Amino acid sequence: MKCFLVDSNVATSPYPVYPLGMSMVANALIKAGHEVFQFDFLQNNSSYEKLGADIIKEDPQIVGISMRNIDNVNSLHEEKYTSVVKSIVTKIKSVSNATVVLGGTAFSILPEKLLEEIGADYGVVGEGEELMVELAVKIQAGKIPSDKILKAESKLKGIQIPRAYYNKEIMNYYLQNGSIANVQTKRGCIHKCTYCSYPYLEGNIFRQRDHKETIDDIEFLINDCKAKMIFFTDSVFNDKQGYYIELLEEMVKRNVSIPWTAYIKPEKFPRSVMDLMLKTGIRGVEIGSDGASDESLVGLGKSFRFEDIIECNESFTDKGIATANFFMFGGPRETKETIRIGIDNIINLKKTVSFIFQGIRILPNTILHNIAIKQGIINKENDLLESVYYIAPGLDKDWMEAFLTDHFKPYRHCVFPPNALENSVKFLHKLGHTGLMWDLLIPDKDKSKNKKRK
Ligand code: B12
Repeated sequence: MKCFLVDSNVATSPYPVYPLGMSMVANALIKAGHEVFQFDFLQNNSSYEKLGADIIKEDPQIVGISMRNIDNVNSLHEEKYTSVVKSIVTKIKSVSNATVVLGGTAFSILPEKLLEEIGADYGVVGEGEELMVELAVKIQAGKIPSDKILKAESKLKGIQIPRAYYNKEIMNYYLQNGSIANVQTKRGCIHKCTYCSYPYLEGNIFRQRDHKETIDDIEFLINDCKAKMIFFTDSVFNDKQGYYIELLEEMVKRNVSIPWTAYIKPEKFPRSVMDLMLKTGIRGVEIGSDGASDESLVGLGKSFRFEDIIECNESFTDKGIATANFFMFGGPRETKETIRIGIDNIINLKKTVSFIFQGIRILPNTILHNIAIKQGIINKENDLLESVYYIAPGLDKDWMEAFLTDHFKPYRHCVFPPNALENSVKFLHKLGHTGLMWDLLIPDKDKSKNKKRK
């Protein structure tokens, strides 16, 4: 059967992100014997005409649309993305009778509301590999499912997660536009951070892919796509079970090394693990610190404290590995006092760059959602399509913004609001610069260490 997949993501900050979800669904469909055409909206200059023309040319029976972001979760400079998807569906419907299916993280977070709003035929919640194949089979057989929203009863086992079907032309576009090529090594998250939807999206246990296949993906990106750097997209790269260590060991055995980055949960790494990271090419890490004081870390449901963040940060910076820390102010248990403590903590965090958010986008199926209802910040009926940012009771949004702006202004390595550097980064991408980019802001970074490793 002819399947047409569209990635609808038009977000370009911090850089445009290659449509990894679409490429995994594509592979599942191909493996099941279907013919697949992948269309990336951004690569096609966000042109509805080109989309319409390609749909007419390919004449698919089913069109799957990947929706990645609802919005940019930045309360001080918000961008919303769902109306683009609505226009994409309208365009497709105007030229084709194909069944239109929505999927992806944005869709999975708000399925009922988005299906109603966007007007597609079906929507798939969560991982799309099995359900999209099942749907294609049913449609081909003329057995139209009555349920419009499909959700798998069980998740794929790690080894069933397919390789990505990276499309070289699309990847080339992304690499030319400042992107870092992406690889997923496992799915799931075991942590219980109050604000976070990762366990809902990917399940609450870690399911690691076959390491061999993951490394095949990495080799494909290095050899066939000429990727210069890789982002491991896992919710948390350093899982307690140590799957990531096995992966790095396998990479060393296969002699695969490329500059890489990943999301790290604060911990102090043993020397042996740090050595593995260095041997495989680690270039920088994004530390999911989130809370800037011990009190706010408790409120965010974190199992570590600020001294663990300092220790983790140091274990990387001591080796010349760049670090970025992400913080959110205004979460549960935040007060004026914890804000003051948090600002000092962030400013004094050494050799790192910190990105600072104000307020936390409330998402359904999170603990924060229940807290916000209990505290009367939102009512139960609020569908959350329109963003609401959680700010702890007793804190004034404008006071907080002014206070944070004032205190972080003198420090180049404390970026508030988090998009403050967007234009400069876009300019550097235009000049052909790629890679982390945020590492340029790290104060007294020992660049010689990094140079030696190149
Ligand atoms: C890694 C990551 C990043 C990295 C990406 C690095 C890189 N080079 O790839 C970075 C740091 C750059 C990033 C940035 C942002 N991110 Co981000 N990111 C993620 C994360 C952790 C993983 C995404 C990923 O690659 N997953 C792996 C792929 C394989 O999975 P997938 O896309 O979900 O696809 C599966 C299913 O969704 C489904 N599916 C996908 N498409 C389709 C299509 C069809 C038809 C079907 C049936 C199914 C289907 O099947 C796929 C395979 O199972 C997710 C959270 C998460 N755990 O999912 C957030 C997440 C996607 N990000 C999010 C956001 C908001 C952003 C930013 C806007 C934030 C910001 N202010 O910087 C930017 C936007 C960047 C951009 N240009 O789009 C949100 C989006 C939802 C929302 N709140 O709007 C998420 C869900 C986090 C969250 N809970 O808030 N991000």
